[in-house]
Amino acid sequence: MSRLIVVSNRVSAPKDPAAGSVGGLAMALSSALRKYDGLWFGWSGETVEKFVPEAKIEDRSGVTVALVDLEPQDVDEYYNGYANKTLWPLFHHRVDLTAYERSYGEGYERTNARFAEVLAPLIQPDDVIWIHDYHMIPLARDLRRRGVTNRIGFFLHTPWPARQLLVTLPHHRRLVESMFSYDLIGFHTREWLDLFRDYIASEPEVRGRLLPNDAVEAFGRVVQTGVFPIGIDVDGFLKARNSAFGRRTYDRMAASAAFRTMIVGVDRLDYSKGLEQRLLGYEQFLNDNPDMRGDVFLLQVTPISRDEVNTYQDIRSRLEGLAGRINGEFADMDWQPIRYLNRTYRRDQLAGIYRAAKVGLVTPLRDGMNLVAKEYVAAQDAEDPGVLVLSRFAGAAEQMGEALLVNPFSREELSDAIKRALTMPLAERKRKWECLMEVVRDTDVSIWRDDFVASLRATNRPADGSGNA
Ligand code: GDG
Repeated sequence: MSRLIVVSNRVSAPKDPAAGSVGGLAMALSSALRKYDGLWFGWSGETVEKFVPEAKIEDRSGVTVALVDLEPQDVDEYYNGYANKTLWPLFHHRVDLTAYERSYGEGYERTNARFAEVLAPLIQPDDVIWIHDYHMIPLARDLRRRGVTNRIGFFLHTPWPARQLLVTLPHHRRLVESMFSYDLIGFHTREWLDLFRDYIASEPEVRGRLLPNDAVEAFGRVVQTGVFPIGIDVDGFLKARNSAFGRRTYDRMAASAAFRTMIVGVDRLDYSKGLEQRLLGYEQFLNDNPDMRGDVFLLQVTPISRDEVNTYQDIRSRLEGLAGRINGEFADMDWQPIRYLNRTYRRDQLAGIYRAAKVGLVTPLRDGMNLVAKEYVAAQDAEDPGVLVLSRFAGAAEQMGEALLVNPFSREELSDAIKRALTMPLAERKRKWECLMEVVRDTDVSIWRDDFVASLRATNRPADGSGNA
């Protein structure tokens, strides 16, 4: 079997898989590489004064990783700049937060060319290459320019934006044209894929063609596209949940709740996760249901993320203000409505926390998939499961229709959904949970990984093997 080379911006194979890492992509990829022989390539997270076009090869809990150091200017322009201040907000429908700086675009192109320079010599003739996420969209084009003819696939972990928003990006056509150097492009949902196809077919500067079986043709090339919904490592997660640590955390949470009902939210601190709207919806619930105050509390676990970017510092202080205001207004001497935490927990502890919560609030304003929704379901007890409240704008809503689907922008809808979840009869909770657990199992991360890799291997390479230079 040929090797698999996985490429992502950060290589974050956790040293201890039970501890896990924050971020869906990291968890998914480390489990992918445990199965296939291969290599995980990406930025080391370190900077050097002068870029050296050579990778450092290391072994991390059985996964071989190849790491590249970047210059501080690359990190500013490519990572903090184009990836996190331009593409991330744009792909999450936040043109109001999108930075349209020319230097960011230039840094993005330069850094991807650097990745290609280091990666190309590591590639062997039979390797299959799988590139991840919005940081590295043009990388296949840059590898083709260096003569790489191997099969290369791309998976986008975020939503694909509506055409009307994408065209606000200078050089949007160049970005999309670079995607035609891939053999396979994958999205989490039909909705994101359809938005991509709409751009190809309708954008006057492209005028591509939609072909049968989700192939698309533009810029003189045909590319296969597909829907590959990501999931969690169900068995691994259940093991963490049932471990001594997982059980101890569950007991600790159950004792600390002391006859109160716990609602849980777990999200990286990111404006896409709808955290402000969630707190406002919870406040609305407290206002709408004075008789239920004192009986419930919200545990919101929110690890800090991308703290170098101003927008993230802003939302962090707004959330602190909001949680403080709601607690100040509603708390009693022996009850606090919100426990707002900025720390991270081990994966097994997280499983114990989810299990102790009767309601899981997963209410992003826009999200590629959202793995927390699947983890919450997996952690529940079959005999007395909690209820998942899920944003209809998370990719997960396409499969998890049995959750209580909400519009996270409406605080009244959030309030109603919280009440409905808290008062749902056991039989209905069980029925919903069984359907949702089936979805969680059917979309196990191993299925996502194996489907994508098999589909990539099955693509036809052009006869001249040239790709799209
Ligand atoms: C991107 C896309 C897509 C959170 N806090 C802790 C912790 N986490 C873990 C969760 C979960 C992961 O981080 C978050 O995954 P999500 O999928 O919810 O969100 P993103 O990080 O935005 O992921 C997303 C995903 O990629 C995969 O394609 O689903 O749409 O945005 O696994 O449990 N983990 C630990 N401690 C914490 O405190 N150990």
